[in-house]
Amino acid sequence: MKLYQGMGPSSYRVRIFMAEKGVELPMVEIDFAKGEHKTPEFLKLNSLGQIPVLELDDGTIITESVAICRYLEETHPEPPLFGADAVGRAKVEMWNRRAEFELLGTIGNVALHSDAFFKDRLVQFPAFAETERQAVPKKWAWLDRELADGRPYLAGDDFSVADITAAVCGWLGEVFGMEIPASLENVHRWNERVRSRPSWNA
Ligand SMILES: N[C@@H](CCC(=O)N[C@@H](CS)C(=O)NCC(=O)O)C(=O)O
Repeated sequence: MKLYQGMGPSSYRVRIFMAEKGVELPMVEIDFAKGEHKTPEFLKLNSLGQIPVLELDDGTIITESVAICRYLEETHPEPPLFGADAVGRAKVEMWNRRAEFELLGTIGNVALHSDAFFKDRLVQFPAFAETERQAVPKKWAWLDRELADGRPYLAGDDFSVADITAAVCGWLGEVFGMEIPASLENVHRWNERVRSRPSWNA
């Protein structure tokens, strides 16, 4: 089994998830600068030319960071990072989707529509990037209001994949000059809690 990965939020999500589980895998580093994600050989692994990609020993290919995390959850159930019971699993799903749609989607659009790296991938609309950039602090403010109830993690008392998704969004925002507003104390407390876990350095 090996993980093709490299720079970027999707690979980081899987690596943090693995660190939380104590899972170690052989890694193949994919270098965007060299275009290694768009070679004919790599496109056979992932037709979208994206990382991460998990290749199982029998040759099965799993793409999509959440799908890879779900596979690792099944094969390494402890500690549960997708929830431990019916309500827990629903809450983690809810918050992981909210983190993806509200945070990753918005911050990702800024990157996609403003960074030269993506210029051949889509038609870029700089004005759209700008409106999305202006929306980002409002997304964090929404999360701050949610966390005002004092829960330690997005889905409740337990750390989950949803925290990984949202915290990686904080990192991505920083890369593109969109720090979490200093006034949002609840989000900052949560962010520090996540970043102080050893898995963050993965
Ligand atoms: N939904 C996918 C997104 C994968 C993705 O966009 N990966 C980025 C790096 S974070 C990538 O490979 N980008 C290169 C490209 O799209 O050309 C996932 O969660 O795995």
